[in-house]
Amino acid sequence: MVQNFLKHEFLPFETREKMLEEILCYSPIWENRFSDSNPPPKGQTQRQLLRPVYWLGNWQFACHNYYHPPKGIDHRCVQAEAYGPIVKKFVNQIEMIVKEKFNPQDIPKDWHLNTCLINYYGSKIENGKKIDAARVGEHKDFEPGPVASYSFGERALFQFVQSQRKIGPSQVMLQQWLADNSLQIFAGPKYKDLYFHRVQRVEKNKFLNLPKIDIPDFETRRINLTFRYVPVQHIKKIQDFPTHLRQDVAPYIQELSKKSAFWKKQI
Ligand SMILES: O=C(O)CCC(=O)C(=O)O
Ligand SMILES: [Fe+2]
Repeated sequence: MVQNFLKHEFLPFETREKMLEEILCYSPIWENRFSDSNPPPKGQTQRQLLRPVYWLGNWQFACHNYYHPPKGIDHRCVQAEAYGPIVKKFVNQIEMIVKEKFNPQDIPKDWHLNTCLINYYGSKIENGKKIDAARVGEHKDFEPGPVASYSFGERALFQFVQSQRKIGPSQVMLQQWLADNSLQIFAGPKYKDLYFHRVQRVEKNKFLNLPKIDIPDFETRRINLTFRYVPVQHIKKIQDFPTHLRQDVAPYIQELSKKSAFWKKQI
């Protein structure tokens, strides 16, 4: 039984290509961390996320504060578009690997990977200057059970860290390079509950393995998909959200609707 699984060159070349093609149909958006009904707490100001994102299965808007059980479960997860056929197949395969290799105690009842966050890592282009934004600060993924992550593009330095909170710098407990076509799965009390994780940096080798991606003022060099589980009773249609929360995300849905038939129906 394992709690952390890493396999490089996971998919056959052709399957990897097909999955990338499916992913490239999505147009990611820039979200702000806060909103009218969820303003920045004292000492913080409104900020844009470091990277554009897209979600499948359910969308956890940053300004709704993400899924955070036990308390933060209501109105955090908006039903989003379903997986495409290649991703669906991939997810079935991952779920089988998890059931084969991971401790049943680390797999919640009804667990299945119904949520996918697609992160686009790269440099922002501001006034003609490139500003590297290819990192993620230390955090935990609060969705219950195993999380699977699959990468396209440049290698990323991924670290599990133990946070000293305000006393001192975090201590790296395990680090691994996530390359193009690598699959990582982590679960259990150590990797999910105790350690935080972060992306320290993404290499710039120009040997991209990625086609040019059309995100205005952004140069993408890595795409990462993380698959997670949100209990289905905590995923609601946007129409069933209270008005103020619907208003918070209306501009995002408007933007999504320009490129997505699913989101067009949600307006
Ligand atoms: O990009 C990665 O490898 C990890 C991303 C991540 O930790 C997250 O989206 O929660
Ligand atoms: Fe994460």
